[in-house]
Amino acid sequence: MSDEFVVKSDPELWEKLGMDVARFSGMPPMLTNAYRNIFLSQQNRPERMAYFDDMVANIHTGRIREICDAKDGGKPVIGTFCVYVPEELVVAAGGICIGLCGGAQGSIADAEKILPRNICPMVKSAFGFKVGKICPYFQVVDLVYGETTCDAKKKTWELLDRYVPTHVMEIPQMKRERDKQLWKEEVKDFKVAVDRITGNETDFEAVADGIRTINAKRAALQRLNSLRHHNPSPISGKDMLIIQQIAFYDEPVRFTQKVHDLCDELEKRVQAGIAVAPKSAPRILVSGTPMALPNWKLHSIIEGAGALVVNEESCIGTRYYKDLIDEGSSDMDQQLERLTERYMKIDCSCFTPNDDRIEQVLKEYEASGAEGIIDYCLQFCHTYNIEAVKLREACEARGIPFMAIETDYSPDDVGQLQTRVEAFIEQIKG
Ligand code: BJ8
Repeated sequence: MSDEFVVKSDPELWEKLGMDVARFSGMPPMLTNAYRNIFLSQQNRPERMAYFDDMVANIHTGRIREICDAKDGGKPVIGTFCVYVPEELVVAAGGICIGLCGGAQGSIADAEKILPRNICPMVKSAFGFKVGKICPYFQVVDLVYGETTCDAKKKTWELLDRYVPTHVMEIPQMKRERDKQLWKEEVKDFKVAVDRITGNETDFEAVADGIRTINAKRAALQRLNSLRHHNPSPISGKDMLIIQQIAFYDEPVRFTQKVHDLCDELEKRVQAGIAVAPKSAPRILVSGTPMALPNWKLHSIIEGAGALVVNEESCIGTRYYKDLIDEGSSDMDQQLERLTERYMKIDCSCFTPNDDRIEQVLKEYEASGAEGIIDYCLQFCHTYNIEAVKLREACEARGIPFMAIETDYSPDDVGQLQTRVEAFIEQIKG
């Protein structure tokens, strides 16, 4: 199977999208090799991972064509960088919401021609994809919606607006009643911006439909995550990570069905005792900053050292799907109120105080049967980095093995991280 897998190319399509085709043509072969080595070399993968492998094979072609077709049909296509942007309202307008966070080292140099070097790699990578014209998703969106979660993001949006229409929503940094009201107003403005593209105002039924669709997607991911918590686990952490990354660019109804199909297979594997690693494999919960595609660095190191990642407390992880929206609203205002309430439960470290997140990590630690926590912080992300202090204290108080790492996308520190992770795993094994 691994030799058959190829990330597909379509230079004609990329040309139409105004990409730097000569440069981008090197990307699919690189991704093909990386995916074969990191994912397809795993033993005993669930058969229904085939759909998700196929999504990766079509990441720069088939899925882009689907999005272009929708756009030609007048559907809005919105790029986002944060799980605070309510995709339910995009789906309600018949549109497509695409996560544009950057997880690749290859676009950082493009960004550093303009941005300072000492800011978060996720922001630099995303910005570099646009200025280098090396991301088909960035080329296809009508507009992007940024937010004010951190300084690196909110100041970069001012520059990004020179290359693609960039709206910014203000995310409050506290969770008092007045902050919730501010956030609700931002949600309403977002709805207006999306509706402006279609020229139609989405009504109550359409919003209800958008909420049901995304609730179903989040519920499917919850089911998948609780199945992987079995010990021995029926699916690897690396495969879980790629599915959670695909959640940000796949068509939501199809994705939901495919996640359920995989869950059905995992249930059978659990019953039959088919696992990806022995019961004795140390179980690690990863918490912290998101890992955008194709950032597989930490999972590769952990699982390469014989442990298993059993949970991601992250926005590309449980923070994206742990909460659903109450579907019982009777009018639009109540819908938006309940949507706002759901989004205010997201426990990003940009909030102060944010102790709910510490509780959430501990809850997920219990639920996943983890035996240690590795807190993952992207370089220069001050809020997660500082919040790791409280998380460490909470873990020490409970005797939970804890390690914090700070890294970027470069391969330079892989050896050093391997050594630290291996020592941590030895500590867990006792
Ligand atoms: S809700 S985690 S997706 S902001 S890692 S760019 S915060 S410097 S990604 Fe995030 Fe929304 Fe929060 Fe989630 Fe800035 Fe930190 Fe970089 Fe970050």
